[in-house]
Amino acid sequence: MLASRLLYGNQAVLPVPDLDRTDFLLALGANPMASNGSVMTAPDLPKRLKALRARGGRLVVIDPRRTETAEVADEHHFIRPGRDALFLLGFLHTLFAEALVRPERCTVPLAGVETLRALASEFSPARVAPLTGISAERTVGLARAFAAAPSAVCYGRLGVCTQEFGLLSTWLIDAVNALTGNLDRVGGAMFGSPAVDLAGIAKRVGQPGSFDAYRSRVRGLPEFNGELPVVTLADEIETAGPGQVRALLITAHNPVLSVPNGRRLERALAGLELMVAVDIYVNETTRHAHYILPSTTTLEHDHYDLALHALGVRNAARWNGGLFEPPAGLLHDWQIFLRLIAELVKEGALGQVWSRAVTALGEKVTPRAIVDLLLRLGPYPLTVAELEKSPHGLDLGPLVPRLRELRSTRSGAVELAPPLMVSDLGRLRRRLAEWQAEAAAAQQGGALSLIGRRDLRSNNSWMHNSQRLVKGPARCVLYMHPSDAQRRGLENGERVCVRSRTGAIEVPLEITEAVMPGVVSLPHGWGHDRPGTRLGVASRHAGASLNDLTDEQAIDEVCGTAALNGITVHVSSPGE
Ligand SMILES: Nc1nc2c(c(=O)[nH]1)N[C@H]1C(S)=C(S)[C@@H](COP(=O)(O)OP(=O)(O)OC[C@H]3O[C@@H](n4cnc5c(=O)[nH]c(N)nc54)[C@H](O)[C@@H]3O)O[C@H]1N2
Ligand SMILES: Nc1nc2c(c(=O)[nH]1)N[C@H]1C(S)=C(S)[C@@H](COP(=O)(O)OP(=O)(O)OC[C@H]3O[C@@H](n4cnc5c(=O)[nH]c(N)nc54)[C@H](O)[C@@H]3O)O[C@H]1N2
Ligand SMILES: [Mo]
Repeated sequence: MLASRLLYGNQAVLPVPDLDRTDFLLALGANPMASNGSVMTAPDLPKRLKALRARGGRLVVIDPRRTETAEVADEHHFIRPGRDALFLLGFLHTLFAEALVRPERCTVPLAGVETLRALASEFSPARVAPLTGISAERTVGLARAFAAAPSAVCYGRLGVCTQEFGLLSTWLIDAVNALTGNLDRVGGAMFGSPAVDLAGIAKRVGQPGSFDAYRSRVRGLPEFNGELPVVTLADEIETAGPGQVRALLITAHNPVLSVPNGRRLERALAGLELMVAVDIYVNETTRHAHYILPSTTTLEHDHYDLALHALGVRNAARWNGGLFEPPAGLLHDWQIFLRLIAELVKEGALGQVWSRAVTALGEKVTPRAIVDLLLRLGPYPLTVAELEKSPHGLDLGPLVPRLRELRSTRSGAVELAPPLMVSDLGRLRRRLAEWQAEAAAAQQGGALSLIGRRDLRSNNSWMHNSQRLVKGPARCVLYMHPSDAQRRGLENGERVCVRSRTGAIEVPLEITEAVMPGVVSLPHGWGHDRPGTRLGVASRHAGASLNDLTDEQAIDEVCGTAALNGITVHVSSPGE
């Protein structure tokens, strides 16, 4: 979202791969076979990836693990965690050096092309190859094939955006698409025209999103869109002084398992004066709440997906009616919040605008009424009643070019060299020198680089209390390459101890060539053995929490996003 704000002038203008029509998908740090596609909404991603290859298209995966997606790809290449920006700079270097850039093919002028050319000239494929693990010939070959394809799209998700150089990598991915003429073009990176047109509305009301309008109190991390990086939540709770967080209202979020250094956050939560959770479980986080306000669950209420339809590979809309009547007296999330607001109004704790709105409208502002209004404001003549006639959803057609309409930069161009990114390259240069020194010193005292993974039958931290979803072999296991296991004298299936700066956990080991030497992989969202929860099934399949090892100090410094991937760890037999 921040990259989009800088490049296109609005955080809501998010590029989506035109998956069904592309001739070449280059995927970095994404595993749609397990995640079903992130910022690439579509039913049945596996079928669509198969179709891409069946029509002669090419799928290339860049990932430190040979993932389920890599298994169905034409090619997979291992990359050292956190070094995608270097690979992408080498890729751009080739595009410029071999005159493969076609800015004229873009629907919108590109600004900063010459700056980018100068920046990329420093990072030849030969220079970055020893650090990324992808050979220079491979990088050059990929860049040529990408540029030669009738259409192509470069796509990156959690592996590239939640790491030390996440913003740089996201920017460079967009730059690759723009410079090869694949931005806003059929088969490339396109922008949705959803029935509820969030980006269009954001543009019309002049809401580009904000960045660094203020900074967090303790660590001085930048605000984004009115939010502060979650890596500093524990600091804000623990550090006394004006502005200290003493009360927390939390909903549909389990940060004890999903935020870096969950153990520290857990201790901080226990010290709050007031904590209220709106949630459906007594879990690792909500157990610290003084009050839990239970809501209805997904199948008990209407639903329209504002966000995911806006990121679809086709334009589509669907209104989901609730399937089951909720138990009498149970409130929906929105009703709980409206009542909390009404109480705050009574206490005089909210401003005039809110007070008047709540008094006048109350529960008349239902989600249904809001979605109906948003649909009427959108590009199709639709209403909720209309959508209800098509319970399986309405297909509104393929994506169409629309960047000319959506761009909101002052220049009207795509800003390919935003000063924030250009100056952040200085940090990459310094890191590059450290990586070179490390490579020379070889294998740093046996340290390994820890990355995360997702699993088809799991959804972050909260699908583990369903027997059907957790049965079978344990899935919270550490993947390690045979060479690393041998060096440590570790056996397949044994329990190992994984240690980082922030903590230590024990998990079973799975030795596999599907992970790069020097890298280990563990899923997040597990660790249901904490006291005080009431999760019967989950606690019998507890696993351990990856976020007891991730580090709240490890961030993408330019924006404060957590670096969840590429954590330095040591692995040994428990007693050692
Ligand atoms: N079944 C299921 N589906 C889900 C979810 C779930 O938990 N379960 N979660 C949903 C959510 S909230 C999201 S945000 C999406 C995420 O969707 P994806 O991003 O597609 O899913 P991940 O499995 O996190 O994929 C990240 C990949 O990055 C790789 N990786 C790690 N570090 C690096 C690196 O430094 N460089 C590169 N190139 N790769 C790296 C990992 O090995 C992994 O394969 O999935 C959504 N869908
Ligand atoms: N190491 C590592 N950490 C990660 C990630 C990673 O890749 N690696 N991924 C990150 C990402 S992309 C994400 S999105 C986060 C996700 O992490 P969180 O934002 O913490 O989300 P979940 O773990 O899905 O927890 C969802 C919560 O919502 C509750 N819930 C379910 N349905 C309802 C409902 O209808 N109403 C209410 N009120 N509550 C409900 C559940 O009980 C649960 O407490 O994790 C992040 N953490
Ligand atoms: Mo996510």
